[in-house]
Amino acid sequence: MSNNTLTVTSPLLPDLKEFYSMLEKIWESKWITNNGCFHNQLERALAEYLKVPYVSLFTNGTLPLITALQALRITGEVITTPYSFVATTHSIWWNGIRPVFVDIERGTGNMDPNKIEAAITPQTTAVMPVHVYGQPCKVKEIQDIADKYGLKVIYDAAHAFGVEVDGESILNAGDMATLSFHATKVYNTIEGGAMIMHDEKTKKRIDYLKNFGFAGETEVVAPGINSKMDEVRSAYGLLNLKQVNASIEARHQVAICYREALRGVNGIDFWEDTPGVKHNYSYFPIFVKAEEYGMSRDELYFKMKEQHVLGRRYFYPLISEFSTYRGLPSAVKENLPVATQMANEVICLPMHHALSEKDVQRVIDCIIHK
Ligand code: T4K
Repeated sequence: MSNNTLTVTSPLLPDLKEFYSMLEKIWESKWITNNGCFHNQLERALAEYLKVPYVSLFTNGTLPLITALQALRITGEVITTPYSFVATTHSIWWNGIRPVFVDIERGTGNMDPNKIEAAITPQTTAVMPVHVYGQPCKVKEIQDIADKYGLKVIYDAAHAFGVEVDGESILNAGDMATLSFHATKVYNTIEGGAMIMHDEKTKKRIDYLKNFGFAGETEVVAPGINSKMDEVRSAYGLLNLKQVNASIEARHQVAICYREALRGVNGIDFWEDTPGVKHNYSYFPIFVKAEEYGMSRDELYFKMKEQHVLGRRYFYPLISEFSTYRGLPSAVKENLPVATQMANEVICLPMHHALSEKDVQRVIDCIIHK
């Protein structure tokens, strides 16, 4: 990679000196994982920051999805979106459940609530929507359908760290929500993730499940997994939490610059902020309308690449197009016209806290000067 390469993201890193001093404490205590002091401190700090009642930390954002399905004893079929990272559908598959894809809405990239009812069968037990790019799903409409048919709702909120609607965390929607703290996310613990739940009883059960099902030294209450966050990454997470607001604000400024520059460009669509929503600016997707723009999405993508501007085509191909899933009846293109179109038009532009004005201008120039 050349020195002047602009990548789609860059991790928020804690101050090294502060991190060393946290590491010294861990070394002194010799307690390096299994509900350590920094782990517990981070769970409390995140619950407060995110305005949610309970947080359970995990080693990544995939295992809380798998564990949520286990905890709620989901079986049969789960309705989900094809417009996401593969981990969403993989978590369903790993539980021996059949994923059923429904189409998305043009305005948010999220599961279209109007498409859910037609996909429900006697085997359906849950819905797994994604707040893609941190755009809030239509949670009330989804909950109304779930209540009507007695379905559970698990939100893959991997992108939705800190997102609020009218002052309330979007993470409180549904039966459970999960987060990813991967290096590429707005808030990272290198690898990491979390589950959000509403009550203490569920939190306790999840804490058992992420520790092999142990409920004490000699008792195993369920066939759990090992997905505990260690002390080193918890300490790192505590430090990153102190600077995440500044990082989100820096991303906001990048979004403002992109929008100002691209508003007049024919054939380049993007989303504005939604009134009442506190966004986290985790991604900046643009949608290339080839005919109006005069160049296809892939032509622009590779032209940017030649100039060392590495956007990403998140989420192309659709999950439903991967060999594992394309044989499913719900995976056919005719069932997913909006998702298919968006996946063929999207480029996520470089978006992170460390982009300079010059960097942002380089991205804009790539798009404006064809
Ligand atoms: N649900 C959803 C909706 C998700 O998007 C994800 C993950 C999950 C669930 C599962 O959560 P985790 O189990 O991963 O916690 C990335 C991430 O690996 C993945 O976490 C993320 N979604 C997905 C959307 O993107 P890649 O393959 O695109 O990452 P990679 O390695 O190409 O990195 C992208 C760019 O980031 C690089 O060009 C440069 C920069 N980067 C990356 C890393 C890893 C750095 O500057 N430093 C780094 O250390 O998948």
